[in-house]
Amino acid sequence: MSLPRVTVIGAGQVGATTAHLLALKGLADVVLIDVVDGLAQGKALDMMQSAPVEGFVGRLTGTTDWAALADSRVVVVTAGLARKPGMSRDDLLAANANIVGPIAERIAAGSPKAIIVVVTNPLDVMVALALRRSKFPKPRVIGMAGILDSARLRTVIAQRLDTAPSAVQAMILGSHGDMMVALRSSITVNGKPLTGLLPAAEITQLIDRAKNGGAEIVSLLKTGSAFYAPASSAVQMVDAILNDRHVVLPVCAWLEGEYGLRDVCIGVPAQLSAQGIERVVEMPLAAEERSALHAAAEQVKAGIKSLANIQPAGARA
Ligand code: A3D
Repeated sequence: MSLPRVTVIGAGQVGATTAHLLALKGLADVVLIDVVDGLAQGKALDMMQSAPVEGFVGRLTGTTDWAALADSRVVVVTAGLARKPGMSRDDLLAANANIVGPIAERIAAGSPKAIIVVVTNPLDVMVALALRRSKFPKPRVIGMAGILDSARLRTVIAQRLDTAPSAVQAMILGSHGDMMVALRSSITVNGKPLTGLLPAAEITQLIDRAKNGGAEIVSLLKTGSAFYAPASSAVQMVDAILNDRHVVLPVCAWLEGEYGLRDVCIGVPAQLSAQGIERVVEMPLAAEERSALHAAAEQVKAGIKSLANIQPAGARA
């Protein structure tokens, strides 16, 4: 049986976990690329040796050779630095722009029909950069953040109410950072509005915990940042694309007037299918949610603008 090819760039925590999940779920043949010699090769070999035990049929290969990008249906970009305690996602901007920009050009050259799923932080700005440097059509460059942020919120609510996380529906939009926007009035648990189940102050606390979910994990791990839930979230996007699911998920998309925003990438609900983003879904927002989304968009725009001032790696300041 031939499976579609998915390339994962960056064989670190998120990349390797994504690669393994893609194989375990039988979704793809996976190519793992990293600049560190032996890292992707060693991890791919290790994962491949779980195939007889797990019963998956896909192949996993690791390499430092960019030619391996060819014929990828989807390329997941996880290459770059992760946060350390005390760092914000924006602290990563210059370093990761010098990694993601050239990678986007390599993807365009090596796999011109691929769909790019960006994971590297600061997420929204890196999506804009990948879009610009790949010159791909906008539906084919998508960022992963909203599924993760929403999953964090769904998890803390489920823990508080002692119910199954999948019974909680909640969406976080906006930028992946301090300005993410939780749609609190539309959170439901087993179909019932959360606003009827918990006092407003407690809902606020749960939302704050979810928003700071990444930092909470960074401070516990001390080296590196979260990777299991981020990888699951990226894989859900890849699955929606490979299996043409037409499913609505919160993802980072380039906007052209939706929600009254344009010239910016930000987290919004979007329908994903084999072509990438089929359409951005405009949900009714409360006035404060809409203004929070606009404020987040301003911050992302400032980040996109600052890309112009970044010196290429190795250049003199
Ligand atoms: P880490 O485990 O350090 O892995 C990064 C890998 O990228 C390393 O193996 C590097 O060798 C590799 N790399 C660096 N430069 C290149 C290059 N030019 N080409 C190929 N590989 C390269 O980090 P991680 O996996 O924990 O995190 C990866 C990125 O994802 C970071 O920027 C994180 O901040 C980000 N991240 C985002 C989310 C979101 O929700 C958006 C969640 C978790 C992590």
